[in-house]
Amino acid sequence: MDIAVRQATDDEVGFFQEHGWVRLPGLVGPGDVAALRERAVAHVTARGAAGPGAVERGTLVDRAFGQSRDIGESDELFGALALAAEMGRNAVRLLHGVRAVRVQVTNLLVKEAGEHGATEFHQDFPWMPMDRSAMLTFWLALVDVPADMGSLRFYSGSHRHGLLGRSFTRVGDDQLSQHPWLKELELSPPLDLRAGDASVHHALTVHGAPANRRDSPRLSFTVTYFDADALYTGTPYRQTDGLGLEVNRPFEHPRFPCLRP
Ligand SMILES: O=C(O)CCC(=O)C(=O)O
Repeated sequence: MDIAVRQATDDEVGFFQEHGWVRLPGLVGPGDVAALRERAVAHVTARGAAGPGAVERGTLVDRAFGQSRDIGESDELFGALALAAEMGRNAVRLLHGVRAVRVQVTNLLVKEAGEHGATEFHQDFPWMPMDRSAMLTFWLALVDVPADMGSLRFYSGSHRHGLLGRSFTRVGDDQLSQHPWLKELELSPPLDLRAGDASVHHALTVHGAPANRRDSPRLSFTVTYFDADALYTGTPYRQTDGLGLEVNRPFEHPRFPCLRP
């Protein structure tokens, strides 16, 4: 099962390195993205509605979007995309200076209209048990995602400011509340994405998304890659706890498949 993925251009790679994010139009072609969308809709339908009040009762992340973590392990088509050689090559080129990458996680994200709120501005890396921050996420639109459906926004260049702390631990800990100076950085323009377009962000880039103001769900697939040479720090993290990883050793485990260009 193959998914065709296009190569990022040198300009796109340069833009990512400067800004910490980039838009990749048509990363996946219309036929493949239609097949992925069909899987996503079937998965979301089978999972069923969360029920009245469930979103409000959930964690701060649950209030922003629904997740099906590790969808690539249970669905071969999403798995094939995460493991596509061109995805690995793109991740290696975008991250710059890494020899190979491992998949950290795949995820199917749903932001329901009128149900989920905005995704507060945050960095991804502060939770991670890796000893280095070379990590990025491809966020692939599975449906057309006009800006007011909740495509991501990024603070350009924020990836150069190091670790800014965790968000989603309590109300009011979004990055702008913690670091008002971030407003001095340029905010990326609202992105109107077509199905098959992706945005990519570095794990240190501050990003968020508005609520979905349309009348259908925002459906997207994400895959996060990190430097294959990163060492496990032992920081408690639900995904890695109990896997038997050794502190100060690479993530050599089937949960973190390695892609070498
Ligand atoms: O889709 C969203 O609203 C947020 C996703 C996100 O923060 C991420 O993929 O890192």
